[in-house]
Amino acid sequence: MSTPTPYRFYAAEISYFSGKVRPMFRYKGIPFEEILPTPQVYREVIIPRTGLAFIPVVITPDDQALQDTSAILDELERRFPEPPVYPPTPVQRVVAYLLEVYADEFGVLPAMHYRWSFPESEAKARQDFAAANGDPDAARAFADRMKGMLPLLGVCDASIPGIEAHLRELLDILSRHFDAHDYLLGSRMSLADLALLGPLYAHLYLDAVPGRLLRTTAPQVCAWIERMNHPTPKGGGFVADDALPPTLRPLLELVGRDAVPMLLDNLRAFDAWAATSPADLAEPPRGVGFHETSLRGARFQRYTSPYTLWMVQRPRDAYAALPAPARGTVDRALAGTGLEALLAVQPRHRLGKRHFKLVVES
Ligand SMILES: N[C@@H](CCC(=O)N[C@@H](CS)C(=O)NCC(=O)O)C(=O)O
Repeated sequence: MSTPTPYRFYAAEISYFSGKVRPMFRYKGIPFEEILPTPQVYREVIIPRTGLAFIPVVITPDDQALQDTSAILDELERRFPEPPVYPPTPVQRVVAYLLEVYADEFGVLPAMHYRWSFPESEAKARQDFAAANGDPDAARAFADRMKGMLPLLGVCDASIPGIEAHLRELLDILSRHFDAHDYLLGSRMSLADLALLGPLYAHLYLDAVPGRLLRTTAPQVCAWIERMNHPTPKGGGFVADDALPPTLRPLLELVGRDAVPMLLDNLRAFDAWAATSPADLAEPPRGVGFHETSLRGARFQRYTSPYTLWMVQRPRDAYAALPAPARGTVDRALAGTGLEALLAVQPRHRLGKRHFKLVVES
């Protein structure tokens, strides 16, 4: 019997977004090989195939390049539908997409803060980068660039107390939840677990200072991280009858309180930028200026990311695709969490992707 051609997964252990995709291959039993992103790999594969210098990238056995973890997971779910990790029922499905937005867009604040604001974490991360990259000079330049992102992301003196309080609360909420459930939506991993694993594993579990915090204060979260990375093939299911576990409600409220206002500020700032009809509106760059936002009463600036709109479109699309009675059920499940605001907002533009780049579709 011939061995199937594996999917090639260009990724690194300490990469946030690689951590989001890896369990998908393992859980679904998809044959894959993981390839380190050395400078040669960037030069010969990642940049020529995607035009970007992001990881992870997947090259399929039929030689298609997939870039962006949301697009990668969508395509793997389409090609390997069983067992599903995208919940088929309305409430759980929309919640999974909403938590994906939270993990991808807000999770970077604690993840980057705990990696780069503490000398012990920074030293270890720089050593880990050099080990994964194999080229100390290239690794140093990459680390410098990543550390330089902190002020753009809004990690600064004003926001740090809120970021740290948010993480402590998140760990408490997840610890209570994982006392009762193996995964966020029951006993099967979902898109929401995958997305949350990015910050929690690749940064907060592997980095020195938060790694200690997790191991000493949140052993149940550590056990979930290990479970995610070593999934039992095909085990378990989502909670019956499209219910949300009661222990998930505090997580939805935490996201609604801390992350949603920041996401909405970004969407408003993107609309305001677009209204000035800039020359690069058709293909917006990665950042389009700065806006003011707040976390737990502290006000600070962040860069305005068009990509945030693309991410927020995902739960909105999942919600809009539902028949009216199912939308009503979702509304009732989310009422009072603060998350409903992300479904209610009416962005002026819609973003799509062409050749891996964001484009304004309308
Ligand atoms: N939205 C992208 C983000 C990918 C991403 O930011 N990857 C990081 C590593 S975890 C990276 O390559 N960053 C390079 C950079 O920011 O220039 C995805 O979901 O794939």
